[in-house]
Amino acid sequence: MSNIPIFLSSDNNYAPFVATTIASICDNTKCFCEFYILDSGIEEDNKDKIRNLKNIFNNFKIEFIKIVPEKDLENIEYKNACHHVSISTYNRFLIHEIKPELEKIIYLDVDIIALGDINTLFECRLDGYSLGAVPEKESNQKYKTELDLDLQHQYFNAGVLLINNRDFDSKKLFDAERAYRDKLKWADQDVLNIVFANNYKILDKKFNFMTGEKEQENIVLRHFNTDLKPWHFDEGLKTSYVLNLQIFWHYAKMTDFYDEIKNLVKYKTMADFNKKRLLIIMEKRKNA
Ligand SMILES: [Mn+2]
Repeated sequence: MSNIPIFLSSDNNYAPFVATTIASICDNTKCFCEFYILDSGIEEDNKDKIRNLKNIFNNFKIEFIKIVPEKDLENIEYKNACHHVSISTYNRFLIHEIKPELEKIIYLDVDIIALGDINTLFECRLDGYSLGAVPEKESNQKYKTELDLDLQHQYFNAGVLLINNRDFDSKKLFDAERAYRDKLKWADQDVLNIVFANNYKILDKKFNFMTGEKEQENIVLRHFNTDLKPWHFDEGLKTSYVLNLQIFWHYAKMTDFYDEIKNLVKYKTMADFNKKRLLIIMEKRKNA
């Protein structure tokens, strides 16, 4: 059994979720995981809190790789269009430059919790493709034209990527970002779709199970991909809007960030949430 290299990307605000993601992965695999954290400013005491997961799990190691966006990502112009996307998501364009010796790697967003063995993803064959990813449920055909994407291309979600690192050329990615900068709606996810259009292996949706999908049994990675994040909902709540809330809180509780994460809760009751939803719907109608 080989080690599994897993890249995560985070600034200081997302440090608690780096910990929840790592805890859930280690708890569900017998493999040894090498975590490489593309670090845009995680504070030392938060790094220690993440490392403290060593007290619970012995099947992982962590390397923090400092990224200075103003320097390492100097060409990226951050657009506010994607309100819950942080510039640190672009860190992943540097993976090949940072670790050229790694051949096959996994990249994960940190709004992801493992429910199954990550090794089942790592063992997927790429069959000559540069990338493995899961298509999004709805893809906007008109938008694909704006990005010069072939209409046959199935727009994929970039929260879970199985990467053939030899093909993950940083320059190609930065060049595409520059060429399409004014048209991007979903930041680096659009760039990845442009660069790897019609050149990716479609993976089963159990490897990137997104919000809004019908509940299923064999989920390996649960991606809380919308702006309804599990940490916004009290751990006691049950809602069909955000499935698998309890499992997120189960892992949050294992980390040294538990109290901090509890402070992020916006909805203590479903009535709080429904009130908020109504406001959003009314706002949308007004703007329509
Ligand atoms: Mn995400």
